Amino acid sequence: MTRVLLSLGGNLGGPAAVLAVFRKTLAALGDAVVAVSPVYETPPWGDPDQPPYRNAVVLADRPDLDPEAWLALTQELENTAGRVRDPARRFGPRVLDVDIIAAWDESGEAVHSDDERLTLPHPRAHLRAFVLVPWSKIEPDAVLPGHGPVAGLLTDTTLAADARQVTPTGEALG
Ligand code: A4P
Ligand code: MG
Repeated sequence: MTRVLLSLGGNLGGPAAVLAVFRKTLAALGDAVVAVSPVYETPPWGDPDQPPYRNAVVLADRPDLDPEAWLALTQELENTAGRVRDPARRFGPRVLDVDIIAAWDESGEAVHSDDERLTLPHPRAHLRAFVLVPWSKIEPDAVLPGHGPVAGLLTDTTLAADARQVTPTGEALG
């Protein structure tokens, strides 16, 4: 069994379209879904010249998927949503981004990988209030492997300031 924490993000086509894509993505994950965070509106990170994002996180379990298979599945979900990659804009707008923030094996041990194709935990997760705020909402005692308790990370001055701009929209996914 591999448990993963997935981050969903998107900002193309307007909030209603992104929400519809998030809902379809959750439906495609089906019984694998363990918990879903609220939906948040968040300022764009890394590339300011784009609309605000919708972000959420999903805790999911699939007995038959190792982390590589999870990556294949999440990329398929992005492609189904019509994701087009613009190599010139690394952090640019997208209809759906599904990142694997962290993965745990059947004994609950965190998976570590330095592979560029699949880096675990996600190399930028500890810098992102749009991941840590929703995660702490569904798992208040969550620990980001290699970085410590999520609630502790959110007390960092920069992250705390970013967290204040992570705004619940009231839209439900689950
Ligand atoms: N890859 C390596 N490790 C992982 C992992 N743990 N999970 C590889 C997923 N993919 C991983 O990703 C590029 C490559 O990373 C993949 O080929 C995969 O093998 P991508 O999804 O093709 O491209 P990307 O999403 O543009 O790159 P990346 O690095 O995932 O972008 P980021 O860092 O996720 O930035 N602002 C707000 N507010 N909310 C957002 O959700 N998202 C981004 C995207 C920028 N700003 C944002 C948000
Ligand atoms: Mg990505």
